[in-house]
Amino acid sequence: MILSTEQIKEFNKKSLTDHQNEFETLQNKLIKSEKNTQVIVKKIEDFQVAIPSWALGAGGTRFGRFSYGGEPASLEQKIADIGILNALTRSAGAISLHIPWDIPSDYKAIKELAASNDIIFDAVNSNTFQDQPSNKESYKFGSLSNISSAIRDQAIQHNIDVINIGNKLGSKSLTVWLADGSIFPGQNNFQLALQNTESSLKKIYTNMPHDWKMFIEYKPYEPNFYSTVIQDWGTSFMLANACGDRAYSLVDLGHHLPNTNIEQIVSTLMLKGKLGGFHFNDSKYGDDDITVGSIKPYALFLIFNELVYGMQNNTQNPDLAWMIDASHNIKDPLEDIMQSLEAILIAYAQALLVDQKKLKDAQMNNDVVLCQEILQEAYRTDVRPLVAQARINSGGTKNPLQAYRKFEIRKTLIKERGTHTLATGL
Ligand SMILES: [Mn+2]
Repeated sequence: MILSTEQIKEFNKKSLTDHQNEFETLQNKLIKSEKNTQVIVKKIEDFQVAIPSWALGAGGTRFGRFSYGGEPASLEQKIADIGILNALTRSAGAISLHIPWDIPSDYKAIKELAASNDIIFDAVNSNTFQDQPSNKESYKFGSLSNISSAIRDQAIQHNIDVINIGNKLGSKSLTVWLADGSIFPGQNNFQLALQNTESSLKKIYTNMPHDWKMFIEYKPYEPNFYSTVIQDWGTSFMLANACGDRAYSLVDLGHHLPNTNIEQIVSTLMLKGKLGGFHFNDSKYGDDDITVGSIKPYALFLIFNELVYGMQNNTQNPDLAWMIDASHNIKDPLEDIMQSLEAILIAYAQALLVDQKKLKDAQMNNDVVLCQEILQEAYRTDVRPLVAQARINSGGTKNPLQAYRKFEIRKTLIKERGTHTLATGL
């Protein structure tokens, strides 16, 4: 199903006057505090988040999975779904593929389909946490860290294959997340596992084209519950440094122990020029992978405050690869992603409102109360009119979720694809 510009314009028309009033009220308020609304809106327009190919079906848990109906059964249909998201929001202009779940059969056709939906191919993701039927060796006891060189070689070759697939599509980065670790004390030699991982990553790194980046993700536990080889940002940072200039750490919001100060991690990595990518989700307990901003919106704002500071001050850090990494059991996956995109843009817009100069002055005067006031003044501003304006400017809908329901998109997808389709992937 394809949404036309006319349909979107017609939809926006209905609530345009209300929106314009809300936008002007906010604009007048911001002008008083010397904020340039046009600049902020333009930044929101430019913010693009990649959608992972595995987030388009209802996810699941190890206890079961329930199809939502009309789920995409092929890579073509996944790109079509992101096309819908992008037409409504104009902020989902990229797809992040997971190999081997999404290997194209016809590269030319897939590239054309993506281009016709204004979608580019962002980071490609390797998978050495599952055994594939074609694999000779098993990853049961680890992949890049495995004690067996044959198993490590197979995992290295898989990553090289992923790079080659991505290269044919125009991707420029590889994300490596390892499930490697141990479930019981004594099972692994920590030092050997880390040494093996480092040498495996170096081999992958040297096989990347010269304009590619490598993102190394970390996670403290799960599926291994005693130890993971890349447990935290420090380990990821160390490995990225060992690999070279184009290797970076990747922060996934769900990959931290409860109450970790993620904004400080972001800040440290950007200062060192080593934050490469960012995965959005939210969590209450662990790697819950639920809708961005559904549990801790203030934490998300504080993280964005550091990201914005870093983007403005740390020229040593590259542009970041943004991706939503969330998938769960019960919502319409497309509605869920739109809620996530909205939460991301709201937090970004709020962070852009922080008066950095005033904050620095307050910090220099040890005026702790004023520091908190400055942050919360931005956080408590309802920035939704700015986000809506950015969307309207770039040809999207004022309210994507309302439009999605008004156009009865899920109903159409179910009609086209059936009730019992299951998206490929997890
Ligand atoms: Mn992730």
